[in-house]
Amino acid sequence: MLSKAMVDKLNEQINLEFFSSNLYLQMSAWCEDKGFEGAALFLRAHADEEMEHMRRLFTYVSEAGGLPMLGAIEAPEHEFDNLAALFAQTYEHEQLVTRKINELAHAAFTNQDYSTFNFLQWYVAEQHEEEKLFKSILDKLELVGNDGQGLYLVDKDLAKLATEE
Ligand code: OFO
Repeated sequence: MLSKAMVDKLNEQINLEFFSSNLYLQMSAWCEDKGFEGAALFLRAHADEEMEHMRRLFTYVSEAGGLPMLGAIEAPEHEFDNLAALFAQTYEHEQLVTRKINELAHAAFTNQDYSTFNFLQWYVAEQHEEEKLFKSILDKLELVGNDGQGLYLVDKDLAKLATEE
């Protein structure tokens, strides 16, 4: 049985995953608007992944006897300076999510809630992948800078990544 404190923390994470999904979906609209179709596809696919992260937590809380509770979700930003700035923000956001997952895992462990600690290991591994993925995209974008042809190619790559997600 989950403790009340753990349920509260897991519910916070449910909301953060919702926010991640909304952030990436909103970012996809900016990309679409600027003609970065590959980036738009990638971010849309990633928004769906974030909903899966949310659902997995929701199911766990529910199955472990807690009450999943959705709270108010802050509106994400919708204006970005350029594609690199947008992806710099995704990378920063993933780092924040990693910190939050680590805090959760720490809380579960110190409270001897080994079931939740075990459940969270999937997220620990996932965050490693997420950071790696967003960092690699950001690196490419920083490399091409404002070069139109370079941006075109990175955008094409992102379209390919979207289908692999
Ligand atoms: Fe992008 O990993 Fe969930 O939030």
